[in-house]
Formats: sequence, structure tokens, C-alpha cells
Amino acid sequence: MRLYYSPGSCALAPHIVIEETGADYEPVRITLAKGEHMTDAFGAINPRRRVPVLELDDGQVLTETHAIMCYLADSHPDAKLIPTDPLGRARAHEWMNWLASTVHVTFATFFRPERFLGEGQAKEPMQAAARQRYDALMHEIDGRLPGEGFALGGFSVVDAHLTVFLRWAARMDHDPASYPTYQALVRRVQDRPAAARALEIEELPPL
Ligand SMILES: N[C@@H](CCC(=O)N[C@@H](CS)C(=O)NCC(=O)O)C(=O)O
Repeated sequence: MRLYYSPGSCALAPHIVIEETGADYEPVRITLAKGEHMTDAFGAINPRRRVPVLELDDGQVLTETHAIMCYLADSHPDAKLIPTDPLGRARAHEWMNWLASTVHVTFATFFRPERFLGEGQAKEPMQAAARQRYDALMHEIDGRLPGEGFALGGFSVVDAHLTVFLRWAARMDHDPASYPTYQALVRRVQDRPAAARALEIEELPPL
């Protein structure tokens, strides 16, 4: 398998998960800041020009953080990365769907406002609103997380996904320490050898 990632992007979540599985894979760096997602070669792999992308050994391509993490967890059941009981699984999807559709999109309205605005519309009001909304979402997460363990009890794909969004706090001019329960959970994730390896490969310091 190949995992296409950009350092510190949402691809960090499946990067942590693939390391947790112990699977053989090749990490392929596509640095968004250098425009490497705009090459013809990457466009042929993912015409949406987004990371993460998981390329399977038979050449099939899977996109979307949530889907990639579920695939990795389900194809490595011994790693126990997603609950198997119906309610536990639904809770995992509940978290990841909300993170992708609400928290990630709030970040995108700050960093890619032009994608959400009509021609000539000012981006600053939308960015200011996104910054405030991000802070409210971080507080909401902080209030929902347990003081020990992980989001669903034991470590799961949800914790890998959560790790990404707190790491973006500084880019939104917010201090991760303002969300102490969330920060403590991310630190527990980062203390795991799999996350430490993913951070090392992406050349990122722990939060
Ligand atoms: N819904 C997708 C979003 C993927 C996405 O937007 N990835 C960002 C990095 S965090 C990206 O590739 N951005 C490139 C761009 O927006 O041009 C997912 O959850 O995987």
C-alpha cells in the first residue's frame, strides 16, 4: 500500500492508523504548500487533488480520511482500532463524520475562503467567523472527552482523527492549552509508538 500525505494535514490521522496496524506501506509525501498536489501525476491518482489517498496493492485508490481509517481498521481486526459492536461502531462514525463535515469544514472556510464565496465577496468576515466557530468547536470537543483513556474508552481511529484538529489550533491563532482535556488526549495519542513514528516521518514535533 501507499499512503499519500502532506505533513500536518488531515492525512496525519490515517498515517497514525496505518502505523498502528503494523502493515507494510510506503508513505508518499505530497507537500501541499509546494503545490505538489497540482502535478499531473498526482491528479491521475486523485482528480480531486486532496490528501490523504490510500493506494492499495492492486492499484485501487481510496480517498476520504474517514473511509481510509475504517478500511485500515477493518482489514486489521487484531489491532482493535474500531469497535465491533453496533453502538460502539455508530459512535465512531458519529465522531468521524462530525469531525470531517463540521470541524474540518470550519477550518477550510478559514484557509480556503475563496471556495465558499462568490466573486468579489470579502473573505475577512468569513475568516473571522470561522476562527470563532473553531474555538467553540474545540471547547465542545474538550467538554465531551474523558479525562483519561480515549474518546471511546480504548484507543481507536477517532483519537487519530481528533489529533489532527487540535494540532491546527496555532494556525487559527488559538492556544491548544485552552482546551486542556483535548490537549491531554492528543498527548496520550502522541505518546503511542505508532503516532510517534508517523510524526517522525512527517517531520513534525509533538504538540
Ligand atoms: N473530506 C476530505 C478532505 C480532504 C482535504 O481537504 N485534504 C486537504 C488537506 S487537510 C487537502 O488535500 N487540501 C488541498 C487543497 O485544498 O487544495 C477528507 O476528510 O479526507
